[in-house]
Amino acid sequence: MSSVQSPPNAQRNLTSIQSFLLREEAKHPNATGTLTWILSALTLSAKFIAARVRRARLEDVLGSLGGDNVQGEQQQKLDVIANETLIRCLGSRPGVAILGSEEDEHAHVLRRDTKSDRPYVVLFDPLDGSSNLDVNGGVGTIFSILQHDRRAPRIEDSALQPGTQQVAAGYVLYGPSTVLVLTTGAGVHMFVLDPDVGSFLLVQEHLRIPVASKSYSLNSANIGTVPEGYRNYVNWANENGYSMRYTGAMVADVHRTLLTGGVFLYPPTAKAPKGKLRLMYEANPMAMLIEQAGGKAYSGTQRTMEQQPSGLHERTSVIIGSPDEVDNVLRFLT
Ligand code: AFP
Repeated sequence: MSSVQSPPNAQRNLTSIQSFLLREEAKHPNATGTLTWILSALTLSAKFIAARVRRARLEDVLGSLGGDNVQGEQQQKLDVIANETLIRCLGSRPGVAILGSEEDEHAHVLRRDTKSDRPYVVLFDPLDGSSNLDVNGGVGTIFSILQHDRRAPRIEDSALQPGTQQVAAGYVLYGPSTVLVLTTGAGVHMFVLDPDVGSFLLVQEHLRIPVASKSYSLNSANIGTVPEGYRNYVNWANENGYSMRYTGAMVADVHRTLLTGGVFLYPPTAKAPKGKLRLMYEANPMAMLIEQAGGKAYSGTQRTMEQQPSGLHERTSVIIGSPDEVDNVLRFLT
């Protein structure tokens, strides 16, 4: 009698992001489940945005709207769709007090009566790298979650906490596959959307960034206007056999850096003297993820997450990646 053979992957359990989140929640007996609900709203938004990005050319939602966002940057139609999607998904969750988006000048205050509980602040860049959309390049959503700070003088200012206060952070990369990378402060975990099933499935737990890799990622067209230390680092790297990779979308560049190592840089430039990237919903969440994976994240010579923000849309410079490669850059800055 022939025995029934197990398929080769039968040893590997299938875990959806929902069951993963419930499993994590169960490790904290005092958890109220609110954060899990918020993360599940983010996964719903990600599925919705992924579907729209995939069909963008067919549905004629590529290109700009003809207006600028609060950053003075051209708003793409999909920027607006992604922003509305996140607000619609998160806005209905009772645990959210404040939403802050790259696309909106002011934070959305959803709840003012927060005396009895401690709801959350969710900050996001709905569609990072959206200028890549027209050429079918990688784009992504970045998010940062903080606990609401009741002591803030104005409720909107509750978002202005340093990155060290983040309770969760993550991004979704809409590439050949849709990948969600998440930390809640206990390691970094990666999920891939199975479009047939409609579920994000866990593909790797406790990701670790390679300690070093001879690769840097920056817009080298700016090299003439960046501080001298960065120029010296790039010259040194070029003389030492490094390669350069840059997509123009932070999510795609940081994702590659997380998986294969190296360093992603956006230094101060003549055009953006403080740096171009936004502290609250680009640099801080990426810094939390990379540090949780064993990497480092600096803004100049200061740890990114230790900066005290003064505005929702504040900009910063970024040096983020493998610990040894970030150290190599810092050697040229000090
Ligand atoms: P967009 O979302 O406006 O395309 O900006 C993308 C971004 O904020 C970040 O994702 C990139 O790393 C960076 O800007 C690219 O900037 P440069 O075009 O100046 O290199």
